[in-house]
Amino acid sequence: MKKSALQTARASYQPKLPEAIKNGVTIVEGKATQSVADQEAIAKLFPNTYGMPVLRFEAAPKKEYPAINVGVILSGGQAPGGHNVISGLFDGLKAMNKDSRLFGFLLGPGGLIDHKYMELTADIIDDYRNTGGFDIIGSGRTKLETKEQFDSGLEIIKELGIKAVVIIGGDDSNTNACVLAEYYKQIGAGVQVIGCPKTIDGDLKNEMIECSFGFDTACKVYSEVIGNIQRDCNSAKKYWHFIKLMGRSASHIALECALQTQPNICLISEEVEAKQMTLDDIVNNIANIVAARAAKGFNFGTVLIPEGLIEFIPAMKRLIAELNDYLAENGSEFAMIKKSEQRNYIIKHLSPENSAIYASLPEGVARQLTLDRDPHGNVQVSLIETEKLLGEMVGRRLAEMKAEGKYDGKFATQYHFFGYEGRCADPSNFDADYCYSLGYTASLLVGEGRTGYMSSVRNTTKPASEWIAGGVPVTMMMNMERRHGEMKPVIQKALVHLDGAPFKYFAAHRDEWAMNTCYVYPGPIQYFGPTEVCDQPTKTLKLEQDG
Ligand code: FBP
Repeated sequence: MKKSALQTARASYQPKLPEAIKNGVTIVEGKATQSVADQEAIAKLFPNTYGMPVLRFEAAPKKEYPAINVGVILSGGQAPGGHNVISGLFDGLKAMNKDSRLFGFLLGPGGLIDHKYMELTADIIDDYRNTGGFDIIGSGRTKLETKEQFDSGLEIIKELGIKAVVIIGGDDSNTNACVLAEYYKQIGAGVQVIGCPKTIDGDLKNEMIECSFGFDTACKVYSEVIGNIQRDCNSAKKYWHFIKLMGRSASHIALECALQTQPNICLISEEVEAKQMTLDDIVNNIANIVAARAAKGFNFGTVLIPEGLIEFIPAMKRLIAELNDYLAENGSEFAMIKKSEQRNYIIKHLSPENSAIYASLPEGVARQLTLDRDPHGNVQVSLIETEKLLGEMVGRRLAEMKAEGKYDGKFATQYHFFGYEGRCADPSNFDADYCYSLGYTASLLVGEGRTGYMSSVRNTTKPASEWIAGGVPVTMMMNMERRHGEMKPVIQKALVHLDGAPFKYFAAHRDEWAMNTCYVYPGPIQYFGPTEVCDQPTKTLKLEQDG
């Protein structure tokens, strides 16, 4: 691999660890836990892994651990820092016993099922320390959910003498990790399963998981380019930029980028849902701000749009829910219909209310809602061009306002989508340290014989030496949700809380940001330099933890 100058310099960065886990550890167990909701149903589905205590590691004299073999899987979308989770896991295992070995399953959970793997040796790990991407072993979205898959995985696990599997993934992948942990425990396979919280979306968080890794770096990358666009916009003063930001469901990324860059408008899907807003309400709000800025002579601005917006507009949400159920039952019949007929077929088969909404959607958006779902059944919102849909609708509304004498300005648009370019950036110092600590903590959970736990590192707005490392039972984060037309146990997604400090801060400032030009230009992530430039966590985390 030909390395860039930054990659070479960055390879020697030694990620920081919590003081408590640097040498020997002992486990402090908390009280028995409960799932966040649907306790009876979840307890019944996870008789062997439900109710376990929260764990915290404390420093203790070093002890002996036997040599073990461990498998690791990267699951789902890329997030900066995955390589550091693996290097932390590797270093932790070697620190416990230098003869322990780490195997990486290739291209996601599919590698375990299909027996595709490679041994991760020190040379390989060294090449990937502090780098972005998941290319060390690749990732994939195969859903690990059937008994046949679990049994097939067990064959290779036995063949390689693996004692534990660490699954690095988002809410769905960690849910499946827990189902796997439960199954292996139930059949007495003697294989532990540990999860690590990954996703740039930032929606895998709760009391015990302060943030998912990758959110910090991805938001910093997007904020850098949003800042650059704002400076361009404020220089030429002739465009409205509609910028869609990744984050399948929750609007954490859009909100964090707004806190970092102070755009003129930022939509928050959770607020749209709470206020029962229609697409027209959203369009009117944007058009009114465009008109008010034009009246001040500002025919330019920025609008941040979370990619999941469409699913949060109540009428659209009802439509998508009916489509999900309908396609789950009639998917094979639907697949036989000619492409050109599919739209009419759907219009005929939906309830009158949803059918009318579906029929009113532009062709591309309508097609996306019925076609490609990811293996977890999610609509692939990244592929829906919401930014163009909104920009065009705002343009039409402004034309009407002009005719009514309510608007006198110029409206020229530019469209952007920032998503994939942020998922594989070299991890920020925060993500480099956080991920390494998560991986190291996972190795300790393995060493201590635990299963059905997620690696947890807290107190993250403080210096890394004060971080608290431990494990949280995955069942504690679960509730029952409707998926593919059936009720399933899943980790509860953390959406933006409208009464939380990050949203409140945004809401208190957005009117000023809309009417005046208050842009902030964060610039690129810095890896070397003063702490206040290089080591800051996200504004979301700071507002949530420190108020
Ligand atoms: P994960 O939840 O697996 O981390 O993926 C999140 C994400 O990056 C979303 O923000 C986005 O909607 C989706 O992945 C895109 O998926 P794909 O990479 O399959 O196009």
